[in-house]
Amino acid sequence: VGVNFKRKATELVQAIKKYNHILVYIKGSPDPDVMAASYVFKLICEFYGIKSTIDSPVLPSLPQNIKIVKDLNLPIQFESLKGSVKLYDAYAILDNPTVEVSGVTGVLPCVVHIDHHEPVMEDIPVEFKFIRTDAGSTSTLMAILMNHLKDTLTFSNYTTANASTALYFGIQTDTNDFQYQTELDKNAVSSINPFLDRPTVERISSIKFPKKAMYLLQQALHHQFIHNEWLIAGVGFIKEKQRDIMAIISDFLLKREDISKVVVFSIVEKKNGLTLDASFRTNIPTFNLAKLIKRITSEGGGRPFKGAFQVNLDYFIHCPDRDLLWKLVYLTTVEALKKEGLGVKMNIFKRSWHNLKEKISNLV
Ligand SMILES: [Mn+2]
Repeated sequence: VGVNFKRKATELVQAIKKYNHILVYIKGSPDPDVMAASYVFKLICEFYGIKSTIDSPVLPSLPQNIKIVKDLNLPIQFESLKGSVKLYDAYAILDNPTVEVSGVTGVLPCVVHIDHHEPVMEDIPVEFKFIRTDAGSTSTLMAILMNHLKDTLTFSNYTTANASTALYFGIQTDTNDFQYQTELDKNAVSSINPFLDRPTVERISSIKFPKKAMYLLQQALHHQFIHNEWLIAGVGFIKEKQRDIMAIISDFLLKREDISKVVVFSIVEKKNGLTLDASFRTNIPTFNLAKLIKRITSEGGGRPFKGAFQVNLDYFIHCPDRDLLWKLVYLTTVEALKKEGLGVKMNIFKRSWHNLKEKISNLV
């Protein structure tokens, strides 16, 4: 493993050195993992004299994520790309299973793809690809790459502390507060631990459950139903700013004793459009959320314990009856979920479990 990482770290540097200005594009919601990983990637680029710009067209919405950006001064530009693609000569994607970006792919070469989700088949060439599903976060991979470059790569004390603290939150978020750490995650955490900015870690960690989440939690509890150890909750229309709250609610609902999987979904209202967003959680390490999600839609992905998808519904912005639209989306989503994974296979499993139990009790 060590040798592989060292080689990978060297290859990363070789790949980025061919370019002058790399666009680091954040796909989807800017969570602590993708922001920290992008930040450290940018630091590496800058150390080797390569310019890079991190762009996220979506603003962070959770109070804690906003605080991470502010308190760690993360250099992220929250704008849509529009005509600015010409400023760059390559792009990088971190923490996402696909590298396709409309308006960028095909215009700029994809130089770097670093991720920890289940890989997705895609025929877009990538110069440096580093996908490890045995990492709990992309920040884990960045911490380990950084560590393997430390012979040549040096940062100021401030930058080292800041980068380590950002990666800490990236790993923490994606491993459910370090509950589901892999060997790689543990290695990464011990490599950044000595450099953490402890007061900042304390300050950011003490943020409370957001007030807005209470209302959505109430909606979820009101509309939930249980099906084969799944808890399914549609929460109706929500504002784009509240999108990340769905993940918090999924985490919370998973604590219920008689279930092992959760999906929370809603119609997210954006400035000029709509999406169907779904957030998945499970506490079964071997349950393949990625596979389930892929059967429902190609616009999503998963990894152990977590998953999500987003389906564009922009056309339905013209629908004059919101209740009807929600009903349509709700019924379709529940049906898709049941068809693609919650129902049939589980019943077979359940049946064979019953048979097994019967056999066992016969033996006894
Ligand atoms: Mn991640």
